[in-house]
Amino acid sequence: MSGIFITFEGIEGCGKSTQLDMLANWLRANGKDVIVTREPGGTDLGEKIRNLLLDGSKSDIFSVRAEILLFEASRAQHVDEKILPAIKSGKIVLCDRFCDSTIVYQGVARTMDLHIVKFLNEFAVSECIPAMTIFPNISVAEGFRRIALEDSSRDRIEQEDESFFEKIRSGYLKLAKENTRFFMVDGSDNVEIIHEKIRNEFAKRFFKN
Ligand code: Z5A
Repeated sequence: MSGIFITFEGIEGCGKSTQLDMLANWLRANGKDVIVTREPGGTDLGEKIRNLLLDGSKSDIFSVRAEILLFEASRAQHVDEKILPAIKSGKIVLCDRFCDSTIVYQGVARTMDLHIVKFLNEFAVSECIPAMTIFPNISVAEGFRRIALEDSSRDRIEQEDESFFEKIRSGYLKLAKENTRFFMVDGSDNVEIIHEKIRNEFAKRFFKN
């Protein structure tokens, strides 16, 4: 039996991690075997790469090429070690960020050639393509407002300015328009309402009988 691979994408603060946990709880309550993971990270090696990539004190050490190769290295390890084996053994894998993050952050916002970004994504993911991508859409101002309410310091990428995140949001809106695997939901709604919409869409796409 083959499992299901679901990704969550969006600008920071959009609520994707909250919704990922809620979907995981609902699926587990319905007897499903679920793995929750994230990018960058998800494996020992990936978490080491994550620490390097997001370290807020290292804001000027990465070239754009070095940055994208580190995201892709984390992804290749993640796919080989964790995601593909889980899918092959019939599990549902919920992943916080995946390839689309690289398209919008490194491709659209950092303006790296999109052909190269797509080629590197394909190389890293092999046959591991998400069956559905859940995208809570909020304004950049709302994302900033939510992050400001949190106590934690801002990581290296979160230190970018508002225009950077406007590019990210436009990039996601374009991807959502072009790819039927995307499910865009209004992320400014109440968390329970968003969860219900995601649950219903998930059931419609995967629990047909
Ligand atoms: N990155 C990249 O550049 N290239 C790549 O290929 C990959 C990643 C894979 C990872 O950051 C960074 O790496 C990310 C992109 C880059 N940088 N940025 N920006 P991360 O994993 O540390 O964090 P994040 O993914 O950006 O998001 P986040 O901070 O974890 O936020 P979130 O997942 O979108 O939202 P949340 O944690 O569920 O909620 C945020 C807050 O809002 C929290 O206080 C909630 O209680 C609140 N919330 C959630 N939903 C609601 C609603 N509906 N109403 C009101 N408040 C809400």
